[in-house]
Amino acid sequence: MPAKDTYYLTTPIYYPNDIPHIGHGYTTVAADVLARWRRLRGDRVHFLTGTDEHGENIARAAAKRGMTPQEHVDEINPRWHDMLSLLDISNDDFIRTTETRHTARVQDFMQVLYDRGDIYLDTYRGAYCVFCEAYYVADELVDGRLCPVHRRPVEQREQENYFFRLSHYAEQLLRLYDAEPSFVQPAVRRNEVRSFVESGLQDVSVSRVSFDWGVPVPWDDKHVFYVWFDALLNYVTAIGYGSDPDAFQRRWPADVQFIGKDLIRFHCVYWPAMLLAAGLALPEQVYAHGFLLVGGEKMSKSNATGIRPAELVDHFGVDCYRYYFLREISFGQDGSFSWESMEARYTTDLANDLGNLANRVLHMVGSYCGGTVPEPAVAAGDAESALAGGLAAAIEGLAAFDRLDFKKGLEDLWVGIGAVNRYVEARAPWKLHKQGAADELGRCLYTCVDALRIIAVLISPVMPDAAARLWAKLGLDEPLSAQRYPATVQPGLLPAGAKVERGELLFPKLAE
Ligand code: ME8
Repeated sequence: MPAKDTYYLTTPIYYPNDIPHIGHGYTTVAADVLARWRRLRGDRVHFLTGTDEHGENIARAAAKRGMTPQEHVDEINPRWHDMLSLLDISNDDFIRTTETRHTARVQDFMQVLYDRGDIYLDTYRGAYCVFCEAYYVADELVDGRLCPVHRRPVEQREQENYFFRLSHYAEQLLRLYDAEPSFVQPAVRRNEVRSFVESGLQDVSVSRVSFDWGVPVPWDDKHVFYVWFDALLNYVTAIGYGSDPDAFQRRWPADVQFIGKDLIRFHCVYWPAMLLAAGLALPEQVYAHGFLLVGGEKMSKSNATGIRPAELVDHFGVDCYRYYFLREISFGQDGSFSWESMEARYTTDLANDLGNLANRVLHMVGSYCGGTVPEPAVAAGDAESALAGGLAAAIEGLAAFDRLDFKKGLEDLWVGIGAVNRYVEARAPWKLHKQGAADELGRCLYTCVDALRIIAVLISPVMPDAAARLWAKLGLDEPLSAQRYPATVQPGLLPAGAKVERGELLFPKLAE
C-alpha cells in the first residue's frame, strides 16, 4: 500500500438550492489560497469542493420551481462551476453527491457501521429545522420555537429512524480534543465543541422515511440516509474510499478541512465519530472560519442579504476580490463587508503600493535601459542591504499562511512592498540617470526588477491573475508555475538581460 504523499484539503460541499453568494466564495477562496500556497511550497496537492445535492431542502427548492430534484440540481450545477472559474479556483475535483461514485460508497460505508452494530432502528421526536436539515433540543431554540441559525420556526417531527450510536463515542471525542488541540481550530471553536460533547451526546438519526430524495439505506429501502451523513462522506468517497485504495491511502487523512463556524457540530463531532466507528484515520484539522456579516447579521440567501461574487468581481476584478476578504478579516473571526473598504484596499494596497511600483520601475527600465534588465555592475550598498532585509521579512512572514493566518502573511508582504517603494524613493534612479551614474543606475534597476520578480511569486497564491500578468511583463524564460517557496524567492536570482515590458497597468483606475 502506498503511503500518504498528498496534501489534501476540502471545502464544505454547498447546497445548490440557489446560486452561490460571497459566503460560499469566502471559504472557497481561502481554501484555494492554501492549495496554491502548498503547491508553491512544492507539495503534491489535492483540493476538493462540490455540491450537496440531496435532502429535503433541495427537494423543496426543486418543487418550488416545478422541477424534479434531479432536474433542479442539474440545471443549477453550472452556476457553481461558473463561480469557481470566476474566482480562479484551482480545485482538483468537484464532487456532486448525486454521482454514483458517491452514492454507492455511502451505502458501503454505512453498511460497515450497521454491521458493526453502530446503527439501530428507533423512533425520534423533536424540533426540526428544514433549512439546517437538523434536529434541535429545546434549550437550543430561540424563544423556544426558532432555529438558532435561521431564526425561523422549527417543526415538531416524529419519525421511525435509524440511529447512529454517537453517545458511544463521547469519551473518545473528548480525549481527541484534549490530545490533539489542533484538530479543531481556532481554539474558541474547540472549546465550543468540547463543551457541547461534555454536556452529553445523544444518538443521532441517520435516516428519513418522509421523502425519498436521498441515498437509499441498503438494508431497508423504505429509508434514505439523512443528508448530513450522506454529505460528510463526500470527503472520502471523492478520493477513492472503497473504490481506489491506492489513491485513498495517498490522500487520506485530510490535512485541512475548511468550514464556516455554522458547521462545527457536524464536522467536529459527527464526522470524527463516524470515522472512528468505521476504523478510519481522522483529519489532521478542521478549521472553522467566521461569518461574513451584512448589517451585523450573518449574510445569507434566506435573509435576503446574499451578494453574488460577480457583483464585486465585475467592479473590482478577481484579484482584488481574493485579496480583500483575506486581508481585511482575521481568518477565524466574523467580519463585515463594505463596498467602501474594498474600494480603499483596491486603491491603496493594489493600485498605489503595488501597481504604481511595477509601472514606475518598468517605465524606467524602458526609458533608461531600452527595456533590458541591466547587469548589477556594482556591488550592493546599504540601501540594497536594507531592502534585502525588508524583503526577507516579507518572505518569512508569508509562512503565516501555514497557520492559515492569511491577514498577517499579507500584512508582512505589504510591509515588504513598502520597503521596495522606499528604496526607489531613496535611490531616486531618475537622479542617477540625470547624473549619468550608469553603474549605480544599473544596480538600482536590477534590484527593483528582481524585487518585482519576488513579489510576483509571493502574491501568486492570493492573486494568481495579477501575478501572471506581472510575471509576463518581466520577460523571464522560466514559467511562474515552476517557482518554489522559499528557494526561488531569494534576491539576486533575476537573470540580467531579460526584456521587460511595461504594458497595461496591473490595477487600472476603477470605473466610476
Ligand atoms: O451547510 N459567511 O451548505 P451551505 C461565511 N451543504 N461563510 C459562509 C456564509 C457567511 N455568511 N454563508 C455561507 C451546507 N458560508 C452543507 C455543508 S459539508 C459536508 C455540507 C459558507 O450551502 C461557509 O463555508 O449552507 C458555510 O459553512 C457554508 O458556506 C455553508 O454552505
